[in-house]
Amino acid sequence: MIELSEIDGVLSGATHVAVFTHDFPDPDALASAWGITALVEERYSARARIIFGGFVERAENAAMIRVLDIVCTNVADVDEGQFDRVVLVDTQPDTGNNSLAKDVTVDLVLDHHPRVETARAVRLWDVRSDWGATASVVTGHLQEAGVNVDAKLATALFFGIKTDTHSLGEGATSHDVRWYEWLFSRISHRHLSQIERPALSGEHFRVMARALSRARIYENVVVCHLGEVASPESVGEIVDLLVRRDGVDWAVCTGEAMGAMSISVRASRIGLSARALAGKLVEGIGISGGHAQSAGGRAPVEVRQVAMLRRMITRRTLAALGLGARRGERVFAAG
Ligand SMILES: [Mn+2]
Repeated sequence: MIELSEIDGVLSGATHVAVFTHDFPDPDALASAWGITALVEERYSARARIIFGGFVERAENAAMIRVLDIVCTNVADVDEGQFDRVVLVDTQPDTGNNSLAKDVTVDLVLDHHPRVETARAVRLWDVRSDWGATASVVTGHLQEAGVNVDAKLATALFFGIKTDTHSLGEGATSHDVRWYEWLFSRISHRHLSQIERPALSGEHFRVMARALSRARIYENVVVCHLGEVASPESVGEIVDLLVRRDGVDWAVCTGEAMGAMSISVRASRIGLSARALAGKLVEGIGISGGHAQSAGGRAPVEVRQVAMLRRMITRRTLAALGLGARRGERVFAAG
């Protein structure tokens, strides 16, 4: 396990630190990045910025930024030359899911996804692929460094661990439990409640209605092609709902945004591998990554190819899960 002194080795002497998350960051990524900015500012007296590509639109995640006052910068608005250190959280270089420039040397990677071999120079890896959340790794470093974890930062880290482990129910290790409990007494319950139950836009319900009309169930598998979406986050949000249909073990959802098809995969229980299925779905056409129960991918697509790609994703899903070609039914009985 990486010690704080090793982090000192790569970050001390820094003046401006770029903290990159994956594009369209989730609560674990945002919380981890925010924790690292606190460490950088307090321990190294340097400035730090949270940077990512894409945006944050999912209601809970947008509420997290708003309620906790997390300051983030879009990668399009930064000059990477102004930073003398680069940290990646909840993502790794050259995976295709972050907007870090190709030729940048990375000083530190903090992550809990399986380690990806890369040719790029990384000075220090702290990748614990068995842990449930990057926020747990970051909380450990903050505690060891004696950094002041105030109620807002504690709430962010707690929410990061909570969402990535489904309230410690899935994929959590004893380390995640330990830091979740450590944070619990420090959080603002009022803020957490505001984050977990935000107002939902009309667009949110429109996408939901479309998902319910388009989703098809094949034995124990649900497949839903959402079509054009404002944000790839909608795809993840819908698949989280569909996998909860009773009798369902797998859910696959696609949607197009910004010239690419986003594909989200969920497995309902331990022992299945959403990551492996996502890899098969985008083989030869795109990138994928994720965890055992939650994974995703992205494939560039032109408008005239979308219908063909959707059919291919359905076909590949059924083939990979041993179902063969068949017709699907609606996820609910029409009344
Ligand atoms: Mn994570």
